[in-house]
Amino acid sequence: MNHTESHRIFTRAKELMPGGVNSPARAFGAVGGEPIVFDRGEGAYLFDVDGNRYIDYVGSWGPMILGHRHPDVVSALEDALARGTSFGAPTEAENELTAMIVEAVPSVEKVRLVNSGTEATMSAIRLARGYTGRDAIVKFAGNYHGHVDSLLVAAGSAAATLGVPNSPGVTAGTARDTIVLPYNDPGALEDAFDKQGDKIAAVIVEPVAGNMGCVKADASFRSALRSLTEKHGALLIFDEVMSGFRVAYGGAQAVFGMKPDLTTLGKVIGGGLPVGAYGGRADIMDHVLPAGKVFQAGTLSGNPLATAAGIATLKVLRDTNPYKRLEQLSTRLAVGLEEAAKRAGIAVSVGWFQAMMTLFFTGGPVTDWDAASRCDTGVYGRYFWGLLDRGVYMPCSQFEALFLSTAHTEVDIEATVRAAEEVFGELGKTSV
Ligand code: KE4
Repeated sequence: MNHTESHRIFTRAKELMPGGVNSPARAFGAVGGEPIVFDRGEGAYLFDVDGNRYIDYVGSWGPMILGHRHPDVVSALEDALARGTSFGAPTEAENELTAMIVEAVPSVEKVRLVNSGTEATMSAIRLARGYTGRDAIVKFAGNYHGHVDSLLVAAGSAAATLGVPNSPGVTAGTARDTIVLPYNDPGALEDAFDKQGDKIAAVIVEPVAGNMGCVKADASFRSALRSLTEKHGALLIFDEVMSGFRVAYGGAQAVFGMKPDLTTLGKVIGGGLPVGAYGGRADIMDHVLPAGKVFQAGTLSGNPLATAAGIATLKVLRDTNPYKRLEQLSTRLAVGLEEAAKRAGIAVSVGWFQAMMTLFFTGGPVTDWDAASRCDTGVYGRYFWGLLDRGVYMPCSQFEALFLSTAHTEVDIEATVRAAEEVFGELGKTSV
């Protein structure tokens, strides 16, 4: 594939931005080579600046559940644009988007809109500390919650790829209040609460993790999360920035029949524009300024363009309920990739949950970060590039999830599995 223009633009980008990117997750650090520079998206496809077309399984890391340029989202944005872009004052669209979130997400009674998932988790952590008067936060190895200082401790996602669990600039004092435990390990969580339960303000968890690859919290872990936080007066925060409105209209908590105390959201609720949110029990949320004393603010929070795109996206999801079809497509892809790899003698296991999935290059099941970190990331890199050269754009790291959209078709899935078959054939021939 010709990447001449991509290379020219990216060479200039590196003179202007650190590593030539505005987020390390898109830097191709884990797979080598240079990122592709894209020009436009349409439905399930991306087109790069050299005119190459790709079936897109990144979907902007989750937001594009309706595919690129869904007509309802485009026209909602055009309508909003005709009235202005930002007022820094209340608009009715904020009522509409937050009402849809309250109606959809079982545990959410009140919501605060922000501009990113990071802002959502940072604010939820601050609120939990303000509400409980406690300092300690529990998170899990392999979970990533955005670049919040107190959560950049053994994070997953890009931090894990970069092999920098504790980022420079995160102070010892900050990290001291963060307890990092293994995911899917109820015993470790119980032990932490036994030892310092009265200090723990909150436990934050990805109920369906996407940032070590796709790994689901199993039933015993989910039960311990809820019972131990209740027993010790700590808040349970579900970070559903990735799983919210993606695995079900009500998120993972709706599928699991759980009610966390706070939920963080992002990605899908902005429909491709910058929106994050945190919400939960009204008696907790009413501690947020100006209703309460926990400070949090934002110039562009609830921005008219972003809320318009989010409302349009959630309306399509609510009114068409595409989740069964997304799960069927995702199952076809998972089974197709796994069978093709095994036919070529390549050890893989698939982690998937509704419309998010990861093909792990390892033999055994992946249930936590330790298992995920044993994957063969070198083979993943060759798989990634083999597919890219065949017009299939997968996440540029073993420790990410791929995302399907309502724009993907069975034809796209079959084409992807055929391309993977060729790649696995090549990989199977060389020493893997
Ligand atoms: P943002 O600040 O990137 O909007 O959201 C942070 C965040 C919080 N919680 C979860 C569960 C997340 O997955 C994320 C962000 N996800 C990564 C992809 N794994 C975003 C990609 C990037 O950082 O460029």
